[in-house]
Amino acid sequence: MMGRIAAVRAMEILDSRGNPTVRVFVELDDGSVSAASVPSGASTGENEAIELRDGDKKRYLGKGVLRAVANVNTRIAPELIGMDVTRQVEIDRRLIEMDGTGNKSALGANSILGVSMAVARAAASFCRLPLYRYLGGAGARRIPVPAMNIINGGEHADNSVDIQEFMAVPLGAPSFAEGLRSVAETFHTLKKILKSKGLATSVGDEGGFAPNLTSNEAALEIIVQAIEQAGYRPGEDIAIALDSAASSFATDTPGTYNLVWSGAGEMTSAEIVAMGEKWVEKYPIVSWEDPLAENDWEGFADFTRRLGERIEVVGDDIFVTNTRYIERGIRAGAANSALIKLNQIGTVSETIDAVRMCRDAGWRSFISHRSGETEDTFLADFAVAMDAGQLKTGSACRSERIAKYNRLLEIEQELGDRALYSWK
Ligand code: 2PG
Ligand code: MG
Repeated sequence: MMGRIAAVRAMEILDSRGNPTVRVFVELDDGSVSAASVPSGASTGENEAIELRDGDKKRYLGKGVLRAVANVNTRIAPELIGMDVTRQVEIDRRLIEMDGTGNKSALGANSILGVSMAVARAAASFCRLPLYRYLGGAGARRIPVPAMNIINGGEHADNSVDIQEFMAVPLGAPSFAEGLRSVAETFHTLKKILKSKGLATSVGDEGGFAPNLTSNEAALEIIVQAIEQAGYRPGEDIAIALDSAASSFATDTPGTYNLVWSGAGEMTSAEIVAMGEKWVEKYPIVSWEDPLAENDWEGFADFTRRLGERIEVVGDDIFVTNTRYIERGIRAGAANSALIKLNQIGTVSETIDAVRMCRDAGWRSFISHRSGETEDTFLADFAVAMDAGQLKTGSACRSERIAKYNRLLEIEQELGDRALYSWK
């Protein structure tokens, strides 16, 4: 028996920022229906696949996605009807060919990815397998260590912090559930500390707090304090991961930056690298994403030469989950890990290709949500399937983030003592 695609349809829904996004339904000839929803970024890399937005200012300030929805309903659907839903690579290839551009700008990466994800989910359900096992095979059993975002800055918050994400990483925990508990407790303890200092406890797009601190380093100090006060050992039980998202404070002159939010002012790549060395010496940092801007390949390579033996150096905007850029990064020694976001490249199979390229090169891959998310938990299953060992999906609040954590708790429970949990 074959699971043939009987219908594909899309609709416009809202993401966690209240902006429109695409949800796609795939129906099989056995009558089963599966759905998937597409996330959306704010600090996007310039080489990311293109999200199609209507640009009609009368609807959602131009951010409507009715054209992307129409592309699914009228152009993609007829092409896929009758296809075997388990042929993910073939279906994704068909979508890429239909689009015909290098960056999915014709049909829109939002319409293409919605279809690609819904196809994967429909195939898993047709095979009566959980999504993580369908995509990852019988050996898929590593639950990722969560990098929980606890302080937001940069383009994700309206505060005085330049670094976009400060994350707590429970690398010393015996299981995902215990790890999650320890960083959630740290998050709540941090809230108490912020309150006691008269600082704001409102949250940014990914649910981390967004206080006005006196400097970027003050965020690291307060996090170490929160880890300790929550009863954990910084660096042993819980470490810190950062995402500078440095493209968002790069100037037009290559290799120079302007840290506007904190008022720290102009810095060169070399100064940023030196700051990195100082912080890694002083704080329990284990992973650092986008310490330099997307076009600063030399800065990245310098940073990796100096710190790559000690910490994970992750490229996000510089690689945009695209094997073309990851390959260049591997040759240049620009990092030792790539951030993996499905909607940066636009299909499930190309995302898997990016993870495979990292693995083959001895790099890590760091699975990631977007700052605009939905309640879809695809990402949780995907992270287990990819055996990546790490995932960032926001803080201990905001249900679009918690949904992924809850799904991982479910998977861990389902796997029982077969579940693996370790910081590689
Ligand atoms: C990032 C992401 C996710 P955005 O920079 O890594 O945290 O943010 O989705 O806004 O690109
Ligand atoms: Mg990033």
